[in-house]
Amino acid sequence: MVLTLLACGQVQLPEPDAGEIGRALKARVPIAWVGTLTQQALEGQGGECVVWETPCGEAPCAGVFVIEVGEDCPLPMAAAASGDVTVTVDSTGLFGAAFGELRDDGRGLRIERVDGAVVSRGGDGLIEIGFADEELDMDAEDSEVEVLNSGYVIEVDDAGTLSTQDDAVVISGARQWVKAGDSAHAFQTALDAELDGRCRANPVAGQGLVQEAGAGDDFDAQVATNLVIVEFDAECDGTATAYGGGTSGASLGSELALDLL
Ligand SMILES: [Ca+2]
Repeated sequence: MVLTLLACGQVQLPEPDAGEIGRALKARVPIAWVGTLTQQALEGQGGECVVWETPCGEAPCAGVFVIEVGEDCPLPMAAAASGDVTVTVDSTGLFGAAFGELRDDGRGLRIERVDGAVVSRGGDGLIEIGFADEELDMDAEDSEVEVLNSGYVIEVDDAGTLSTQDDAVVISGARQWVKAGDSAHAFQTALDAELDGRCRANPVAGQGLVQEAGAGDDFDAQVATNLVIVEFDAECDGTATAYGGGTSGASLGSELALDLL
């Protein structure tokens, strides 16, 4: 995301990168996967992907386990990924995961760790995973503040099996980036975005929203905004439909390449 500040203080926004929302959703899939395995492990039925480093004892199990990612335990939407994940969980369902050197076809995954996540199984049988994170970068001398924070709720229907191949994952949440020095702001949200293990190319249902705004030194005079709504659909062709408008013009439904593979 690049905001260009012009010499006169005017801000020119590029076309919003709506495809970013697809990539941000894909980056949450490993958390959904680890959360699902964690809940199944807590229930004392962890499959062969769950290898305890500490004695599990009676359910609910708690302690540290490792998942060896590879052919026997493929990461959904990144079947070529290899490496390991170390998960720490307590009996209340509070968990953290370190994704270590997890690689997908030579590319590092866009997640390194998650802390303070929580998982439980609801009365409807769905596994619910919640987490939030925040990165704060402050430079007092330059009065610069940069904040990246996010919060997500994920629901997983594990179809009553330990295999994750038949799981349906629904993600809702928001992620925002604020840079106070240049008054720039970007916001992404996902509502009921459904990821199905049988389609690696795109979410198969739900909506996303991407909003970007910036302002020059004279905040009242110069504000630029872009807003894009993304509709995901069941066709597994790597695209979604984008509806948008703002400083750079309006679009009444254009094909958006998600590039999730
Ligand atoms: Ca399953």
